[in-house]
Amino acid sequence: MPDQTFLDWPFFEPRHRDLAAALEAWCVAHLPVDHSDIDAACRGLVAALGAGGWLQHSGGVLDVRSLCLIRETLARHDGLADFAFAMQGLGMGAVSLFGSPEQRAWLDKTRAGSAIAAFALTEPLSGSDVAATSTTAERVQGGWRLSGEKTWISNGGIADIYVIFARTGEAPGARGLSAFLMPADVAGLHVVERLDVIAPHPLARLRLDGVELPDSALIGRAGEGFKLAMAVLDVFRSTVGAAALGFARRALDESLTRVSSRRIQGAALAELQMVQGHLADMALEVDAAALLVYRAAWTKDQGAARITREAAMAKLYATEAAQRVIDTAVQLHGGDGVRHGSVVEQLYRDIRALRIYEGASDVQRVVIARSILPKEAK
Ligand code: COS
Repeated sequence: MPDQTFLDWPFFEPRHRDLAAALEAWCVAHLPVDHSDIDAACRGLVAALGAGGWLQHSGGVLDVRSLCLIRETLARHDGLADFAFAMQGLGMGAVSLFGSPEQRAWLDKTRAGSAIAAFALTEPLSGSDVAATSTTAERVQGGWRLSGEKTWISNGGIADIYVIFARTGEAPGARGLSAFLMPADVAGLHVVERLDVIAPHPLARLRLDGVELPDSALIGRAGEGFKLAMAVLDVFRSTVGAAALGFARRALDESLTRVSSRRIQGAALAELQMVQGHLADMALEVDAAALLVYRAAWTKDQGAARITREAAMAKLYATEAAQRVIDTAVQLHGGDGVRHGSVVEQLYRDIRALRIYEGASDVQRVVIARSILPKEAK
């Protein structure tokens, strides 16, 4: 059991402490799951998280501290469980924040675990540069026709509902994008490639060949898709930091067990000062990451309109620190650290993508720098 003293920090209310304790017990009983069939595992996890009531927190009113506590706890037990939870939230984030009553009906399904959600923003030529989105949505009688390609779409291939971003052309660049709610069974949507990565989860490249959507599919206002995407990412970037924190806590825990039991020249590894130095650095990075993650989450929950800087700092620091903590954990485990199937080997693969998706580390640096520079220097 990792250090839980952070729950006494003033960022939290009693309901958060209750949530963390109840979810911990659920995780001990249900995780990890078998990952051999990734699609089946994810479908099963979404259903189980729905049945457990945890997905109620993934949409509707977003309490960012709860989202972060859930992600960090799930990530500590099973990275795929964190993924399944996170994508229900990110996928429906635009609907939670800006959806019409009709669109919000989908939240009943994603929060129950009876529908799987996906967030389709990235394209082959626009990952970090969202303003370069080239998928088009043209006006047709009674609605919109969408054409283009999306890639690196998590849950692509198993999702029931997508939020998709396309160029509607009100202005060039960032001011000409819009968001749409797109059921997976529309005509013209093709899953053209499934993508295999070092920590496997459902991931796909999609093609839209003249997909027709009604007027009611537009989320928010036409031309405001970029700001809408950024507002969703403000919330969910903090939670990526939380997932990284969960991985780092697990790596520290595994390391403490390892250095207490492994002996070298007649003494436990833990007695060596150089090992203690590593442990101290790991613990320091874990606490610093937690402070940044829950500072961002608390700030948003207090009603801040934007937490762009706080969220970028939380994601950047927590993911980079977790990578270092996990790398040290692998080192302390020696050969066992690189053995397929060991906990720290799995963490080593799990953490890597978090420094890339939902805004790569260097994008977060750009966001932070712009937030502190005077206007004329940006
Ligand atoms: N919330 C609300 N509005 C925001 C915002 C936010 N977090 N961030 C920017 N905006 C607004 C800006 O205020 C600006 O509005 P005005 O035109 O009214 O002034 C508009 O959006 C354009 O912003 P900006 O000029 O900063 O846009 P850029 O094209 O320079 O993009 C970055 C900036 C790189 C920060 C942005 O494209 C980004 O975050 N990229 C990473 C995307 C990402 O995370 N991809 C992964 C996909 S999910 S796996």
